[in-house]
Amino acid sequence: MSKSYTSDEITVLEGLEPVRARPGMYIGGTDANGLHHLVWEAVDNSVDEAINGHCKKIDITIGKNGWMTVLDDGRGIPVDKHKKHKKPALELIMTTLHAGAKFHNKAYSSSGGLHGVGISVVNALSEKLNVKVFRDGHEWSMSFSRGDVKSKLKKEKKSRKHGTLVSFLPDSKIFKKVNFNFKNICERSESKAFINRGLRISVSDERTGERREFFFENGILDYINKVLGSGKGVLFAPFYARSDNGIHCEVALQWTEKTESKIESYCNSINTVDGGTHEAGLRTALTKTIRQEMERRAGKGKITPITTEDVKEGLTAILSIFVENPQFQGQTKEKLNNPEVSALVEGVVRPAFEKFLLENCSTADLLIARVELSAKARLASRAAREEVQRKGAISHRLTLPGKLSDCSSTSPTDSELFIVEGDSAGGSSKQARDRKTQAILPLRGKILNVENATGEKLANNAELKALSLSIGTGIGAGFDYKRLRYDKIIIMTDADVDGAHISALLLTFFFRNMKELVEKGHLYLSQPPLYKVVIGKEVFYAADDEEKDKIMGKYKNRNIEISRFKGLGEMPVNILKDTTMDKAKRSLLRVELIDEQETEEAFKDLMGKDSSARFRFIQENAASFELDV
Ligand code: 0RA
Repeated sequence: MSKSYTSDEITVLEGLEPVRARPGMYIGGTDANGLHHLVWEAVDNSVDEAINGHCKKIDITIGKNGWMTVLDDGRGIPVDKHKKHKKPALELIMTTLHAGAKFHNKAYSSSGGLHGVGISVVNALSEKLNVKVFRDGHEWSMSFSRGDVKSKLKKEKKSRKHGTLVSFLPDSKIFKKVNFNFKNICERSESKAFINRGLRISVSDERTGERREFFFENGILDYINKVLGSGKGVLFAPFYARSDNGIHCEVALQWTEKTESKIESYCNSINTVDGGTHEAGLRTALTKTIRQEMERRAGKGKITPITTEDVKEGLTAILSIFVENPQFQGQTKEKLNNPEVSALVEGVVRPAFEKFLLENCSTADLLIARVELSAKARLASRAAREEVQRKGAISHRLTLPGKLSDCSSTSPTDSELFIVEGDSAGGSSKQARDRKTQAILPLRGKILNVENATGEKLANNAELKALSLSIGTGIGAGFDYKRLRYDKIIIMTDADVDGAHISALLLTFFFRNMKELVEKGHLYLSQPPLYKVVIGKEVFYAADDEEKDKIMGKYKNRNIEISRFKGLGEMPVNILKDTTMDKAKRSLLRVELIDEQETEEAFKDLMGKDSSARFRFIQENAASFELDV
């Protein structure tokens, strides 16, 4: 027998009232799940004895009338009297919630999360609980009810057996239904048996007479064979490694031709559903070893770059470790968080896996081919994805309308599109632009009045088609903001009535078909001058009559020379550049939707049949388009 137990190790004790007051806090709920938690709790105590090397057999019996019995051949719960508390250890263990770290005098325990709350929780939530201990040459018995002692510790007949038998009847005041599930208990017992190689667990159901026994000589290696069946799509005999040095670690794994992977991990025989540091260590070990073997064969730098994802493809792995102070994390406490574990697992798996690959040459061939294939598929699919994107950009450029003079920059963020009126304006603005960032699209004549046009007419209108292709986003329901090719879309029309009308039609078009562009502030109106005012050596530009009159008023008695531009097409290139296009000197009006409802009505009113009204809109509502410099 190993290290002996001293009752002094019991440190923090607390009564069981809180457990009965809030059972959900301890077992997760009072439904079927909570009920089975009592079983797992009782069994885990016995499994802990097995983990520590003192127990080889656990018998679980579902009794009649709601009884459950768990028997193990461990050391038996200690029965000696605690010096300070003057009570038998068994009584303390059964009637107090304990928080002492080494309370069980066990190197490993499955404590963590909802697990390992202690057998006392089972006692607290049982209408009746009877314990028999085989220990110190005798059989001992004690019984409880709802956490309280019903009959004191009694020394029964002599016995040379060792172990613990716990029988309990869950409290029907707490559990809605006391009905144990044979299949559920079998499944859990089977995985416990896999993880604890050599442990025999039987499950009997006295209600039906069913009985099953789980025992796996080869632990998780047997498990992997069971999970994968007999050889279907399996690449080779599984890899298995085990270490009891520094860390208790056991791993079995196998690759299949399938792409899906299944990695199951355990810490202290708790299924770590969300993985954690032990799984990370395994992944790193496998990837590094395979990469190293590839390099050994092909030479450094001459291999397909592989990632853990490539290695994971088709992998079935079971990893089980035991650590003294497991730290579980996450919502359901099913993720292992001990940072030191990662390197420890890697340290166990790497040398063993390296040896495995060196000794099984053809297996290594198969595996490397398998991983390389995944890597190549990954690289190819990435290349294909990029190709599609690039092609998209190219073919998009190919479908750009012929009359668009695009800018050379392909980055939308610094690009601008000027929509100009007629070919002559198109010519001068092309000369005045900054080729790198400014694109010109000349529209011929009056564009279609969208407000009165049918969808079909709209779709077939050459000018609007060119406009929508240049912008890149598509229109209406097919609008895709991500495809926007320019940051600023600038309507640049003559400073006259016709120009104002075209602006209005374009604004309507954008509002109706590319509303998001307006909402996000991409639409602008340029402000070309209508007059040039020369006073002596000074030159002024005025956008309209009002501005012109203002200037003239200031310089009343001087010789003033006024010229009126007929249109953008007639304007000297340098003037067009300085006043309207040059990013540093121009001023733009940003079109903003102030009140959608109002804008909606304004468009309906003014873009309808009455042409005089249309013009008024531009003049009178100019204020509702906010100024932006
Ligand atoms: C405390 C200390 C020792 C064993 C146990 C508890 C124990 C608890 C359960 C519950 C079910 N089966 C169990 N088996 C053992 C260590 C005793 C020693 O050092 O001898």
